[in-house]
Amino acid sequence: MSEQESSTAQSRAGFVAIAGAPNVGKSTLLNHILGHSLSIATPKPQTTRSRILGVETIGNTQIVFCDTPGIHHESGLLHQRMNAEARSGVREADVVCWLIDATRGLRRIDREEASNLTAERTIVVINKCDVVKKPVVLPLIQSISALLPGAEIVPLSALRGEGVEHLVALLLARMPEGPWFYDADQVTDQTERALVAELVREQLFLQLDDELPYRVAVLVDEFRDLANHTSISATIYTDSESTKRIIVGKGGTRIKSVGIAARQTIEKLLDRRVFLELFVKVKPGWQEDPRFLKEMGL
Ligand SMILES: Nc1nc2c(ncn2[C@@H]2O[C@H](COP(=O)(O)OP(=O)(O)OP(=O)(O)O)[C@@H](O)[C@H]2O)c(=O)[nH]1
Ligand SMILES: [Mg+2]
Repeated sequence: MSEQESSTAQSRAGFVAIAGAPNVGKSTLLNHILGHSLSIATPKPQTTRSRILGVETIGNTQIVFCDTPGIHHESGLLHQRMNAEARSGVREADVVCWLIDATRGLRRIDREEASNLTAERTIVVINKCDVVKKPVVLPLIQSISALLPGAEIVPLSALRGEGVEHLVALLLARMPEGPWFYDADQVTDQTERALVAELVREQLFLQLDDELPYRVAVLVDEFRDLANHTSISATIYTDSESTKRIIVGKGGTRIKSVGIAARQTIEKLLDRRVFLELFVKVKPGWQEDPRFLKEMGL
């Protein structure tokens, strides 16, 4: 459908923020709705660091989803910026999908954030229902109703996709009339460079233990489309020499394994052969450096 056709009187479009505490399954939900992996999702909390828009156009309606970082209480500039990203995503949305992790129940952080939401604008999603029994979900629905009276509540499993179609139908019905924000074939606001940096960071989250994933940032330095492959070089920044040694690993084994896995996911994204070169640099205190955070889109 052409852009012109998208701007007819009957077209609908709106913003939906996917928000909630860290690790509740926000990025997994976005990826399931879009039908492809746009926003990296890992078992570790605080995986998502900045807002990521995913555009889904169905019939005459366009939903611009905004995946947000999980709201948390940690201090420091990086965490402040992550929370600010999440809060502005929520503020600017027509509808907020507010996720609760069924395996954790309503936590203090959820209760605190509820005060920033209104029932009319919120759909509360109880996620990870595939791993809990019904007797757990029913009282949770009651507690949520008490916290946000009148809000719609949707139990689902983002991982398995159970209940996701129903959620999307509710969202479609809530989108206001108006022209689309993006062409029907546009799927995200992210550049290929930014997506590639995220895929490298995803492997670091998956392959490093404990606190280490929180001490790395990734920037793509070079991205060149050549005749039969794309040549990419990226730098992994970390805050100390000792972390750098762990990332590189004995004889370079860890960085090699990060590079191989990242290259495979990048090839899937770009749908072509990729040559990926990774560097590791020490940048003490990057988490507190406003200029560096800005370079990362924060
Ligand atoms: N069993 C189960 N696990 C899920 C479900 N949804 C997400 N997960 C898992 O929960 C973990 C966190 O998922 P993410 O999608 O990264 O969560 P997030 O809310 O985006 O996390 P942050 O970006 O860190 O705030 C991953 O291991 C997912 O596979 C679900 O419906 N069921
Ligand atoms: Mg996430």
